[in-house]
Amino acid sequence: MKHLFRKLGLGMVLTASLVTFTAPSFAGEEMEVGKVGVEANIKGLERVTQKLVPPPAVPVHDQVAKGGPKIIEMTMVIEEKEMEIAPGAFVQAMTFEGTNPGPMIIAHVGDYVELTLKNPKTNTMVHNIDFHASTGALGGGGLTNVAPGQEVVLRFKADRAGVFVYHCAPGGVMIPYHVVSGMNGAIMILPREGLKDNNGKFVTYDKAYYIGEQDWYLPKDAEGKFKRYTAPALAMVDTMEVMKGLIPTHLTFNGKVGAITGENAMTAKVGETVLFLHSQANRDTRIHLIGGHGDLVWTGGSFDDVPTTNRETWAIAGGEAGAAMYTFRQPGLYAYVNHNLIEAVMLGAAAHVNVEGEWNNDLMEQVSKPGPIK
Ligand SMILES: [Cu+2]
Repeated sequence: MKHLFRKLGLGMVLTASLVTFTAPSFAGEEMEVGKVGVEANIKGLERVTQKLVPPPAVPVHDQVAKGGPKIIEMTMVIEEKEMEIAPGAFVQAMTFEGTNPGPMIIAHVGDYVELTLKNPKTNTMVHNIDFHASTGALGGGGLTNVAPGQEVVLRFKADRAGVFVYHCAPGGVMIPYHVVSGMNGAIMILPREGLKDNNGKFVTYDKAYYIGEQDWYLPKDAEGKFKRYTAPALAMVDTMEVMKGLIPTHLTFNGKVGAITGENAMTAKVGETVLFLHSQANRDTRIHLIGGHGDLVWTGGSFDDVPTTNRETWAIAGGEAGAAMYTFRQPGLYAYVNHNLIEAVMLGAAAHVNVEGEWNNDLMEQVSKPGPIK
């Protein structure tokens, strides 16, 4: 933890007050890799660069892999920044690439993901990355600790299909603190031959959206107003007190209450198939598309599992990502929500999908308008 205070010069007083929160540490120290028994099997593989984009967009990608396995290179810059997550509610957020969630990464099984992780000098904290999709060294967390001013390169093999969370895990209480300060995202690893439905038939989607659900724990002052801080380390003690109660003050889909509504709503046309990718790095949730369904749902996120069908609501456990595919059949406004409706409506866990097209009276019709009881 010593690096944390080097930049801020906060000294021993704050350090001592954090000791009460210290849990058994993991992922905090750089790990030694043991004797290499198997060399990386990457000779002659083509290198490609993936351009990461702010969610809910996902990177341009092939659903069915073209050619053999590749090394997919990308860079993520860690950005500590103040974010307004609801009107008047500010957090000292920690982010991958400046967004919450961090950008979706997409690969195919057999590809190698090669990430350059940069922690600019302007940051104040040590950060790293734990990929749930990867194998070994605490998900890479033990090999990627970077202090402000450092960068590191990690390569791992995408050896299993599914949607998986990644998050910062710099050790001890910094793990939950960084995760609930926004430092998480997801990677989708597609089967090389593409996705299959419940009957084993290949299916494709017309578009994909990535929704990252985030629980936030904002301290309040004596008057009940949300407090505002000037650095993540200065917000930490108060925030930890709220975190220990396990009740978030805000739940957002993509970093701000209402981020994916109105002009920024997701869009689709009648007849289009949309793949919704959803992650929650810390807390259980349950997703529901009001007015629609999950035609095919990979609840646990594994694309090797047979998807379930006709789902009304699907669970995403804390620390997990999932995928749901739906072909829109009616136009109009759909709400995509966490179906704890208190969390959706009162805390913010809701998004919108605007769907264009022609209404189908065969599926639904208002037979008579509301009027006086006869
Ligand atoms: Cu971090």
